[in-house]
This record gives sequence, C-alpha cells and structure tokens, in this order.
Amino acid sequence: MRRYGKNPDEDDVRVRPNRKGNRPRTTIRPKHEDAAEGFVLTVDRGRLHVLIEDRTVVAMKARELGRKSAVVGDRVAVVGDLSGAKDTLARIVRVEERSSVLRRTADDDDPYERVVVANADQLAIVTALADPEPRPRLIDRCLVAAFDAGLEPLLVLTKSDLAPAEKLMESYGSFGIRYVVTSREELTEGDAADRVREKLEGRITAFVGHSGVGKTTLVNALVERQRATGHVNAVTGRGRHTTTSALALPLPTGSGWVIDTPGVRSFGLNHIDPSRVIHAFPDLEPGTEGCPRACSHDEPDCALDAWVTDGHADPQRLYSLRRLLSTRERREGD
Ligand SMILES: Nc1nc2c(ncn2[C@@H]2O[C@H](COP(=O)(O)OP(=O)(O)OP(=O)(O)O)[C@@H](O)[C@H]2O)c(=O)[nH]1
Ligand SMILES: [Mg+2]
Ligand SMILES: [Zn+2]
Repeated sequence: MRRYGKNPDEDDVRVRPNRKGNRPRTTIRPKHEDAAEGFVLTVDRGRLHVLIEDRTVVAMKARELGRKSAVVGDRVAVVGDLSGAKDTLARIVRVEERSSVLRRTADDDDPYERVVVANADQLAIVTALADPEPRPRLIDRCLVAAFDAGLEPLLVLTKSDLAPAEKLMESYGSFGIRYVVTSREELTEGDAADRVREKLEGRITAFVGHSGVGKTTLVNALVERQRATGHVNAVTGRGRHTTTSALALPLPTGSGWVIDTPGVRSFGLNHIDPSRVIHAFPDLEPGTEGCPRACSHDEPDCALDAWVTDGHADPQRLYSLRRLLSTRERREGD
C-alpha cells in the first residue's frame, strides 16, 4: 500500500530545525515543566476528556493556546487539578506535534475544514451492505481523504446478513484495498470481532461512514465499554445520528485504539488539491500516463476513457473519479 506525505496541521509548523532524535521538540515553558502528558479521548461541549495515566481528567483549553484546538487523538500537556475528581477542571497548555490529521469539509464548497481525528494511522471506512444501501462514491471520497492524510484505509463491510459482499469486495479488493466483512451476529457469536481486531492491533483507527451503517455496533463488539446504538429509519433508510461525538476507546489487549465518530452525510474534500485525488484511484492512475499534460481527466483527450474501454478498470470508477473532481468545483448532490 502506498502511503502519501504526512499533512501536518498548519499550526504545528513551529518545529525547530535541530530536532534531537525522533522526539518532537515542543515549546518548553518553565512554568509548565510539571505538565502531565495526556491523550484526548473525546470533546464534549468544549470540555476535553483527557486520559492521563489511568484517569480521565476533564480539561479546557488554556488561553495561551489561542485558536489552536485539540481534537480526539491529540497528545496534550495538561496542568492544574489532575485528580480526575468530579467537578474539577484542568487546563491544556500544549498540543503536541501530530503524526497525521484527518480532515473533512461538510461539503465540497465549504471553506471551513474541520479536523476529525489527530494521530490516527488507519481509516476504517464502514459501509453497510444494505440498510442503508452502500454508496461507492462515499467510499471513494473516504479513500481520497485517507490517502491524503497518510492513513491506511481498511474497508469494513457490515450487515452481511442482509446482502452479499462479493461485488464490493471484488472491486475494492482488486486494487489492493484491505477489507473485512462482518455482521452483528458474527460479531457477537462468531469470530468477526477477532478478525477485525487483528487488523487494528497496535494502531489508532478512526471509523467513519454514513449514519446507521453500524460503526458503534462494531466498536462495541471490539472494546469493553458500550455506547448507545441506533435504529435505521424505515422510511428514509438513514440512521438517526445516534452518535454525536467522536470517542477513542482502547482495545482490550491494551495496544491500539478505535475511534468511533458520528455518521456523515458526505465527506467534503474541498481542502484537497485536485491533482492528488487520482492517487486514491490506483486502478486508474497508471492509465493517466497517456494523458495530456495537466489533464483534468474530464476532457476529450483524457486517456482514461481508453483505459476503461480496454478493460483495465471498472467504468464506474472513472465515473466516480470524474464526479468527485467536478463536485469539487460546483455544488452537486452526492
Ligand atoms: N441487520 C443488521 N443490523 C445491524 C448490523 N449492525 C448494526 N445493525 C443495526 O443498525 C443500526 C445502526 O447501528 P449503529 O451501530 O448505531 O450505527 P452507527 O453507524 O453507529 O450510526 P451513527 O452513530 O448514527 O453514525 C442498529 O439498529 C444496529 O443494531 C448487522 O450486522 N446486521
Ligand atoms: Mg454510532
Ligand atoms: Zn486524463
């Protein structure tokens, strides 16, 4: 699997040139020498829940952080009351350098990008095989986001009790995307939880997907702590956005984290340079060799039409690529 350049947050560029070893140098202020290292588990109405050793401490951003925000997965320095006792509030004085940043915009024309998760190394793209229907274009968008952020994608196909997985498995598996197929029953009674856990061990994995695809059901089967799951609306086929905030949970083996996130309607990619989008289409990328310079891949001389006609890739994928590139320019329903 190819990995692409890390895309660190802009406000992390204050890295000193003479770094010692691999340890990121951060601004050391004498008054925060006693700060504790923590890991952000969730953010709830401006309050951050930070894991410090084995306690969860509720903290707020210190004023000196300015507009810089901490998100789930961030490693932070915390001062103040670190007891974790009820009604105490500690302060986050520093956000450490991030190894990865997963971002999205609400829509492609939304200039406001949000950081979804920091420091993840894997993106689990959760898609139900039915109820709600799979939407390959959302998978493709998540793949673009994963490649751009340097996260390894893992396709998780849920609800295999409702519909067969072969078609999606074949198309995404054929160009090297790893996948697992699960169902609620197999997760609780079969070996699906173990098969999924195997792919998560030792990593920080963010779970993304539409509302109602079964992200929380899956995460609950993998960890010890339980979160509420929802119902898929019988009329619209959409879930009701049961999960409203991202939450990091440790795998029971003690190595690795899973991050459950709220369902998304779309995965806006306004922040990604169009020339990078093609990297998430490894089945099409080699076909662009015959393209004119700076090809938009949506023009008469584009070599991808012949690439698909000659049977090198599924025409649906070219459609998906073109649709993705064009919706980045003008608004269109997905
Ligand atoms: N038939 C079937 N239903 C499932 C399966 N997995 C989950 N469900 C059901 O799908 C519904 C939605 O599951 P959730 O886990 O809440 O979905 P989610 O992706 O977390 O949804 P949001 O939190 O809204 O983003 C629940 O009623 C689950 O019981 C499955 O394998 N098969
Ligand atoms: Mg959920
Ligand atoms: Zn082209």
